[in-house]
Parts: sequence; C-alpha cells; structure tokens
Amino acid sequence: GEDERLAAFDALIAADQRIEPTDWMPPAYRKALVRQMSQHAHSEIIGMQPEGNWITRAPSLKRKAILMAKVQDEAGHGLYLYSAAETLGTTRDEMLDALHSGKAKYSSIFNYLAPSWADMGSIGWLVDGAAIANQVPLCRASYGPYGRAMVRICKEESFHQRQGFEILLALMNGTDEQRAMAQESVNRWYAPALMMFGPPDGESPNSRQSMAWKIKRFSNDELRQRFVDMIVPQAEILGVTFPDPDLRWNEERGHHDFGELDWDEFHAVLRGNGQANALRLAKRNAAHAEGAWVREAARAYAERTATSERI
Ligand code: FAQ
Repeated sequence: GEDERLAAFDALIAADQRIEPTDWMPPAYRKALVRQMSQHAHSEIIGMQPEGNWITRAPSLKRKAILMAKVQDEAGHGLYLYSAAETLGTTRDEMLDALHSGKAKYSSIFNYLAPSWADMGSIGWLVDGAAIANQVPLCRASYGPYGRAMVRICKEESFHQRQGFEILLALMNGTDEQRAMAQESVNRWYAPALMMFGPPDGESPNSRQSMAWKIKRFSNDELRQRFVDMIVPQAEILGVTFPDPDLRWNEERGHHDFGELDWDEFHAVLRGNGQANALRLAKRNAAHAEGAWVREAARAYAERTATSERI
C-alpha cells in the first residue's frame, strides 16, 4: 500500500541510494524535481544568449572557436536536463511552452546585459564559477538521472570557468584600457553572481524539503559562502577587486564576511523587470519559431523510419 511505498522511498533516501524513474516517489518529490530541473534546463538555454551574441565579435579566431564550443556545450546541458526531466513524466513541449510564455523561471543572472568583451571573461569566471559551486553537490542529488547529468555538466563547466578566468587574465596583462574594461565588468557581475545561489536561507521556501530529500545537499547561504571564499584568492591573482566594502577575511569564522546583497533587485529581476528579461524571451521565441522546420523534418524522418525496415 501507500505507506509501504513511502517507507521504501524514505529508506532509499536515508541510505543515500538513488531514486530511479520507475521507482515510486511522492508526488511532491516529483514536482520539486520537475520545477528545479526544468528551471535549470531553461537557464542553460537562455544562458546561451549573452555569449552567443559575442561570437561574431570575439577578438580573434581562437576566442571565436572557444566561445562557439562553450555556447554549444550550454545547448547540450539544456538537452540533457530536459531529457532527465522528461523521465519524470513531463513533456518537452510542456516545459518549452512554460518558458516561451514567460511562466517558467530561469536563472536571474541571464537577465543582465553583457555589453563588453570582458563580460565573456566575467561570465566564465563568475557565472560558471557559481554554477559549479552550486552544481558539484547536485552530482549527488537523490534522483538518478539528475545526478548523472550533472557529472558531465560539471566537467564542462569547469573548462568554461577556466576559459573565463583566462580571458580576464589576458586583459589584466594588457593595456590600462583593457585592465579598466576587466575591472568594470567584474564590478557589474559580482553581486548578480552571488545572487545566483538564491535567496537567503531564511527566505528560501524550498530549501528545507529539498535538503531533506537530498536533492540539495547544502543551503543557498552555505554555497554562496563557499563561492566567495573561492573567488577572493582568484581575484587577487587576477588583480581585480570586488565592489563590496564589507568583504574581508574573518579569522574567527575561517570565512570571508561580505555585505548584504540587494534582494529588492533580485526580486525585481524575477518578476521580469531585469535589464534583459524581455529581450531574452523575445529572442528565445523567435529562435523557436525559426526552428519549426527542423522539428517538422525530424518528425517526418521519425515517422518514415518507424514504418520502414531500413532507409
Ligand atoms: N534565479 O526556495 P528557493 C547555468 C527562485 S547556472 C531565478 O531557494 P530552490 C550555467 C526559486 O526557483 C544557473 N530564480 O529555491 C551557465 C524559487 O521559485 P519557485 C542555473 C531563483 O530551488 C553558465 C524561489 O526563487 N542553475 O545555467 C533564483 O530551493 C553560463 C525561492 O528560492 C541551476 O538552476 C535565481 N538565481 O533553490 C549557462 C541550478 N534563485 O521555483 C550558460 C539548479 C532562487 O518556487 C552560461 N537549481 N530562485 O517558483 C538550484 O540549485 C536551485 O533551484 C536554486 C534555488 C539554488 C537556484
């Protein structure tokens, strides 16, 4: 009966075993996963835009090739995540409709504009850096298909972060103007990157249950702290500073203290009032419409191969 199935599920979670698509799971667990995984997939797909926009203007053939590979990786991450979410019984069309109609959330970070080349460095270093800090623990998420998708995604993110750091390092070793460009960009991305981890623990309605289910392994604030501790020494190597007068090492805590973030801005971005919400959604909808012929062709091919033995 229901009680036995719930007990079996709880026992799997308690034993740090994985829940697989064919296992029974509480409807709320399924719903929480669809929510997080679809938002995550959307973030990867929308996240292609700020960098995709720079491919034609990358300053060298090498930078162009790297950027193309990175944006392509992001498309791949979105596809693994949509596939993993589909194992929970939601369809790709349902998820995409929610994105295209503006109903679905995706990461706040992609609603900021990326007007300078140095932003390609900051996105790689800080945005992918935050993504890694958040996603490495997700490799151990209790839902099998999600955790397994995260393993490969994290490997690729790690390459992405290094390439971003290397863009900034090149600029910081360049002219005064290039150094200023790097610093100006870091100034803009620092706080939004910290907000990627989500609201403070006291205002995070989903955290407690997600941690009990071992979807999340650490709280938003724990991961944000870990990220700050990671990037401060990296900033020193680069020679950039962060725009936070309260940022300093706290010997007693063994961590860096940092200033309060502007959560009003975060909520405004989530409500659709960020710099680029409308732009991102319009571009995504246009890309989907322009891709209609590809979906049609794929469907026709699938139908044909289903009714013939061999093409
Ligand atoms: N933006 O109760 P919590 C990438 C929402 S990395 C927008 O704390 P939870 C790589 C949250 O959904 C970015 N919304 O929620 C890349 C919830 O609303 P809901 C993607 C946010 O789930 C790099 C409400 O606020 N990574 O794409 C944000 O326990 C470069 C209350 O929050 C992931 O999605 C936010 N920043 O914790 C690609 C990682 N924060 O759903 C291209 C997986 C919170 O109840 C270029 N996700 N909200 O309506 C997670 O780890 C979690 O979902 C959190 C939020 C940590 C994001």
